[in-house]
Amino acid sequence: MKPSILVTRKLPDAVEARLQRDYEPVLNPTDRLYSSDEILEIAEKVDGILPCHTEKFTAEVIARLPQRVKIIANFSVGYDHVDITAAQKRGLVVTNTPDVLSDATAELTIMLMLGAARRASEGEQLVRSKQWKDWSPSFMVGVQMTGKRLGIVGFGRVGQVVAKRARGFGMDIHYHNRSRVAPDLEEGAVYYPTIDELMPHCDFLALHCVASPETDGLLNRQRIAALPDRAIVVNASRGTVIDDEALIEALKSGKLYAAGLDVFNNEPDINPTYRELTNVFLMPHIGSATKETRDGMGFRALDNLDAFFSGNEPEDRVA
Ligand code: 8YV
Repeated sequence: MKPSILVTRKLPDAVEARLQRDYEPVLNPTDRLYSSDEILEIAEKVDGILPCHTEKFTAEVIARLPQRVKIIANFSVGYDHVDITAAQKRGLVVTNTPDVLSDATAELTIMLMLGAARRASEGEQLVRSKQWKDWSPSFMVGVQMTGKRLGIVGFGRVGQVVAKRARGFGMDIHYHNRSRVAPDLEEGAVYYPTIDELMPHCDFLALHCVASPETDGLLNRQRIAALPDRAIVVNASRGTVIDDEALIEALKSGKLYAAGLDVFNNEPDINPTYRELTNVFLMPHIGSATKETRDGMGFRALDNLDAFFSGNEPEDRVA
């Protein structure tokens, strides 16, 4: 008998076709966001769950999962929505989808950098609202990316692709990572053992670290103060790595020139002040939202399920 899988959200057609072929999937054709109670109810009749980051598997939810459920195969690289310690205690296998979204997320990061530096939100608003009346040499003047220093916090898969793309803009790469990466992966990037040491070298700062208790609020008042004046901050990792109050204060005071944000604390109910600031370029958590990548994420989650249900170790096991 084919294993039964709860698929919490509507996935790409090609992914659902493979699910239909190889599993007994419980699909969500209307893509309604399930509550934890609904997930627990449906979970009574499945062997595994294929969720997105929108479903939270807290210790309490994991404790209530039926014994029949053996694997959570995430459709995401980040797994901060799953209590890994609780999963390990319960013997629940957890997987993620690395690699396949690095290019899409890096592209979005470059878009955030350009959008913030070239005042994309303001420009778009001017054109759409018919407020664009004139042109002058001082009109909509922004900051150039070419030749600037880019600091990257978290030099993993995504951070390294961002560095490659940014080199195309002639940027010098500086980075902090939990450990220094091999010289062939550094490609000349300058390593700083602490985030504090990196800060003064960032005309642009891109955050690509994982969300964890250690990275919670890592971009705080003190670190923003250590950035060069008029620096630009972008974030396509998780909202939790930024202290919103500190960032907003710096965007208002002019300490920072601009920010580009794709992820936020408490999405989608973000800090409302962001909406009022003209020097932030805002996107609704779409880092991996390309057709190619969403297919890739689904297939990678399925590869993990296939390995698990054929008695092998899933390639992307995180618990
Ligand atoms: C997705 C992401 O939007 O993979 C991640 O960690 O943040 C994004 O790719 C989302 O998490 C899909 O579940």
